Amino acid sequence: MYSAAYTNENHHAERVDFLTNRDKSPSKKRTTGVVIGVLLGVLVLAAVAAFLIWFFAFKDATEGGRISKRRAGAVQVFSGHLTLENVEYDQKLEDTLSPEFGALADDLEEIMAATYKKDPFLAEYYTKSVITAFSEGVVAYHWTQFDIPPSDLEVLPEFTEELIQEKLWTGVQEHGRKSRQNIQIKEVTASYTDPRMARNSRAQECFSRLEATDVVQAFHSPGFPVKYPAKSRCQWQIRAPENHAISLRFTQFHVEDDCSNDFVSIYDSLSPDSSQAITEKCGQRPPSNPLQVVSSSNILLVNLITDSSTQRPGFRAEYSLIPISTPKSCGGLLTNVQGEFSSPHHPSFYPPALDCKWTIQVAAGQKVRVKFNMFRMKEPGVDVRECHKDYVEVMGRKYCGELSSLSLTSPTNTMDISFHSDESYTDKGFIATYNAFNPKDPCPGLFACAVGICIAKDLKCDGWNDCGDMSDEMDCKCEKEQFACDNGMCKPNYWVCDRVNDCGDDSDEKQCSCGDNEWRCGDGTCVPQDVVCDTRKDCEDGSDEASCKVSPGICSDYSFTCKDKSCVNKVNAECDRVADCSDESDETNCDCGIRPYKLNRIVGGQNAELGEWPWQVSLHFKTRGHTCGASIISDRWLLSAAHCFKTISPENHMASSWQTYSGMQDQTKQAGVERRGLKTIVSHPDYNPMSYDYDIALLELSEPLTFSNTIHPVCLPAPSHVFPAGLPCWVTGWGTLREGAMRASRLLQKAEVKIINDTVCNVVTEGQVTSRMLCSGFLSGGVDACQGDSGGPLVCFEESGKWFQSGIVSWGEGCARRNKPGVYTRVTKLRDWIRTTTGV
Ligand code: 4AZ
Repeated sequence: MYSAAYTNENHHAERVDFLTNRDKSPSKKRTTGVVIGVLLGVLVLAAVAAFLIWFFAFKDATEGGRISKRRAGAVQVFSGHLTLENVEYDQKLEDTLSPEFGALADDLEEIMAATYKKDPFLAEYYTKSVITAFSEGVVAYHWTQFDIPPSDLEVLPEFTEELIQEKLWTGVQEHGRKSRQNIQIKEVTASYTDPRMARNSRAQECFSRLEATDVVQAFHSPGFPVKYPAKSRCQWQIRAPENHAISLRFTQFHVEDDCSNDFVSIYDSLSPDSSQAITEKCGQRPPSNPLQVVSSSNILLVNLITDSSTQRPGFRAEYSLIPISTPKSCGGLLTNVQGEFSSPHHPSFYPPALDCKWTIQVAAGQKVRVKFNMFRMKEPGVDVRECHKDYVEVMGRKYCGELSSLSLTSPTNTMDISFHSDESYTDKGFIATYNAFNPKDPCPGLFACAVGICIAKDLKCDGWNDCGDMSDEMDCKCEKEQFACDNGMCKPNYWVCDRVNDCGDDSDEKQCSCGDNEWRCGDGTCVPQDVVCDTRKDCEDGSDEASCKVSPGICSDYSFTCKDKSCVNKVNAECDRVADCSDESDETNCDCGIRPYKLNRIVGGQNAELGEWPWQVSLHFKTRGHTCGASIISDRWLLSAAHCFKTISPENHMASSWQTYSGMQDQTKQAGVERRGLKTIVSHPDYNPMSYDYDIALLELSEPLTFSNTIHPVCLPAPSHVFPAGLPCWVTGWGTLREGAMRASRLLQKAEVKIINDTVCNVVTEGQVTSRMLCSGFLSGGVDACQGDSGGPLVCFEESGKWFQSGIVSWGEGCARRNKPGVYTRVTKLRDWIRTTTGV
C-alpha cells in the first residue's frame, strides 16, 4: 500500500482592504423655503453627522493585512533592520528598559523621523518610527507607520517597498551623520508588515524576551490552556548566544481555523518583516504533527495575533539552542551502496538562508537511484515550474512545492543534489533514500520502469499504469483476452465500451457508439435517445438521468430530494456549502466529514495518524479484542456490516457482547478514546448471509459520544450521490495486514483505493455483486481491505471539503489479489433505511 493523507492547512492570506466608496445620498433641492423643513433637515443631518463621528472615531476599526482598513483611512507599516557601522555592541542593548537601549533607540528613531519628515511625499502620511530591538552586528530592528486619510487613498499604490527602502537608505545616511553619535548605517531593509504586528517593545504589554540555552525551556500564549484573549497582539523575542541557532517546537497548538483572524507567525529576525517570515500558521495540530522551526542565526521572533471572537486554547512552545546550520554541517559525500539523507533538521522546518550539497558516488560502472519519499518545499507565490525561491536541484532541474513521489536516476556513477533555502518561508523539506544499481540489470528479477523504480514483472502490460509513467504499458503484445489500443497499450477486453477512456486515446471507447437516435449508457448498452432525462431510469446504472437539467420540481433518481419534497437536479448537492433547496435542507446536519486536526500531509507507509479518520470505530467482541470496524454517523449511532453480527452464534447479535472504541488509533492506548457499550443492534432485515446482499447494520450506543478532535461523524451521502468510477477513496481499519494473517493490526491502517466501474466489478466477481454493492480497489491487486476491516468505512473526499462514506467493508475473494477487488456495501442504496431506522 502506498498513500498520502489530506490536509486542510490554511495559510494566512494577507488581506488587503480598501475603503469602499461611501454612499452619497443625493440632496434634494427644495424650492419651498419652509423653515420647519429646513430645521428638521438640519437636525437630521446633525444626528447623522454625530453618529458618523462616533462610528468612525470611537468604534474600533477592524484591521487586517499589511494595508489595514480603518474606517478613517488606511495604515501602512514597513519593518526591517538597520546595520550600524560605528556603534559598539553592548549586551545591555538587549534590555529594552536599559538606558543604553533608550539612548540608541531614541537617536535612531529621531534619524528615521527626520528622514521621513523631510520627504515631501512621505511627510504627509508619516506617523511614527519605532526601534524594537538590537542584536550583534550592531543590528537595529525598526518599523514605521504611515496613516493615509480616506481622501488620499489613491496614493496607496505608491507605498512600495522599493520606495521606502530607497528613501530610508538615503535619509539615514544624511541624518545619521548629523546625529549626536554620528551614526553610520551600512545596510537597511524594509518590507511590508501586518500593522497588527507593529509593537513597541518598550511598552512591554504581552511582550517577552527569552534567552535560549541548551536546556529546553517553554513559554505559552496568554490564557493557555483555557483560551487566549480576543484582540491579542503578543510578541516573543528569542535570542541565543552568537554562533548558535534556535530550535522552536510547539508541543501544543490550537488556534482558530481561519488564519485571517487568528494566527501565529514566526520570523528569522527580530522584526516582523515579510521578507524574513519563516511561517504563519493557524488551526489545530495533533501531537503527531507538531510545528517545529529552526532559525538561521541566533534570533527568532514569534507573534500571536487574535482577532476572532472564537478564542481557542492557544499554544505551548519549547525552545533551546542548537548548533548553527552551515553548508559544511549539511550535505556531504555519500559513498555507501545505499543510504538515506534529508533536509537539515527534518522533520523540523529547515532553516532559512542555507545551501547544502550532497554528492552520491558509487562504484564505477554502477548508477545512482534516488527516491524522495517525502518532499515539501512550499512557499506562497512560487511557480513550481520555476522554483525561484527554495528548491532542490538535481541534474540541472529544480524541484519545489509538494511532490507525492519523485524518483531519479543518474546517467553516471555520481549524482549531485543541491538544496537551497532563501531568507523567507521554510517548510518540512524532504527525506530521500538512494541506492547503487547495475545499469545492465537495474531491477534483478523485476521490471525496470523508466522513472527508475522496479515493479513485479507480471505487472508489465496488464493494463494498469504500475510505474506511474506508463512505461510498463508501452510496447505490449496483447494477449487473447486483451484489447489492443491504438497507442500500443493493452487493456482487458471487458474494459472496452465501458465509457471510461482506459487507453488514454479513447480507442477502447470509439467503436461503441449506439445508433443515431440512441444513447449509450454508462455500462455500454444503448437506449432510445428520447428516454434520456425523462426522469425515469432506463439505463441499468441510471446514467441516462445523471446529468439532466430537469426543471425544478421534477425528480429523478439523480435528484437531491429536499425536506419539502422539491428536487434539486445537481450532482452531490448535499453539504456542499451551497444552499440549493429553498428550505436549505441540503445544508442541514452537515457538521460531519471533517477532520478537526491539521494533519501532516506527507506520511509514508500506511499507518493512519491520530485523528486522521475521526469517524473510525473499533468493535471489540467479548474478550476477543478487535473484531470489526464501524463508523460514527451521529453521537448515538454507528454504521457497520450485518455479517459481523448475523453469524451462526446468537451471541454476535447480542448488544451486550460488544464494546465500541471511538477516537482510537493504537489498540493499546486509551488516552482520548471513548468506550461505549451497545443498546441495540439493527441488522438489515434483507441481509443475506449467503450472498452478503444488504450487508449493513446500525448500532445504537448505550451513551452518546462527545465529539472531539479525534471523534467526529462522517457525512452520509444522499441516495442520489454519485461516486464515479476511478474516484480515489480511502478504506481504514485494524484488519490483518495480509490474507490469512491471524492477528489484527495494532495501529489503524489506511489505504487509497479507486471506485471500480460496475460492469468491470460484475465481470471480475463473476456476477456476484448486487446493486447494494460496489467494488473498490485495484485490479492489479496489492491494496485492499482484509479480515477485521469488515464493517469499517470506505470514504471519499468531496471538493466541498467533506468526507462522505460511500461503502462499508463487506467481502472479497481473499485480500489484495489480482482481479479480486474489495466489495463494499453501497451506502447510497441504503441511505433511506438508515434515516428511517435512526433519524440520522
Ligand atoms: C473479512 O473477512 C474481509 N478483501 C473483509 C474484506 C475483504 C476480504 C475479507 C476484501 O472481513
